[in-house]
Amino acid sequence: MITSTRLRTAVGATAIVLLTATPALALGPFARSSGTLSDFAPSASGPFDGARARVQLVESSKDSHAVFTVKGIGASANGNTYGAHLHDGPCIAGNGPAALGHYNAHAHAGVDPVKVNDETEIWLDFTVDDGTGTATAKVPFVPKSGARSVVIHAQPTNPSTGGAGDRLACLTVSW
Ligand SMILES: [Cu+2]
Repeated sequence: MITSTRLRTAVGATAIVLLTATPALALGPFARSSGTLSDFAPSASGPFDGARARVQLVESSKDSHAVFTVKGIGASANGNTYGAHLHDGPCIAGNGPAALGHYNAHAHAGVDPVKVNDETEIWLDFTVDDGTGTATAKVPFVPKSGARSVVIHAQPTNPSTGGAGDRLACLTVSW
C-alpha cells in the first residue's frame, strides 16, 4: 500500500514539473538584429567604421544562446581580440554611456552579491580574422526584454572584472 501511494505521488509530482516547465520551452530566436555598427567616436577613424554586425539570441529551456558576427572590419584590426557584451541600455552613436552597464542576470534578479562572469552576463569577445569576427555564448538565463545593445570595446574582456576598455561601437538589439 505504502509503496503504491509513494509511486502515485512520484508520478503526480513529475506531471506537475512537466506542466510548470512547458512555458519555458518556448524554443527559438527571441531577439535578432543586424546593421551597420553605430560609432561611439564618429569624429575619429577606427577599424569598425562602416563595419556591419548581426546578433541573434535563441532561447532553449532556461538557457540562452547568442551568436554575434561582425564583418567589414578594417585591416588594422586583423588578429586583435575585442571585448563585446550585451548591455542594458540602447545603442546611440556618439554616446557610449547611454548603453549603460552590462546586462547582468544577478542584478536583474536582485541577487546579492552580484557576480560578474560569463554565466551572469553575455560576453561575446571575438578575434578578427580577415575582417570578420564571430562569437558565441551560452548562459543559464533568458535576458528580459528592453531596448538593449551589443557594445564592442577596445580590449579583450578581463574575466575577473568584466572590464574591456573604451567603448568603440554598438549594435541595437531590442525585443
Ligand atoms: Cu561591454
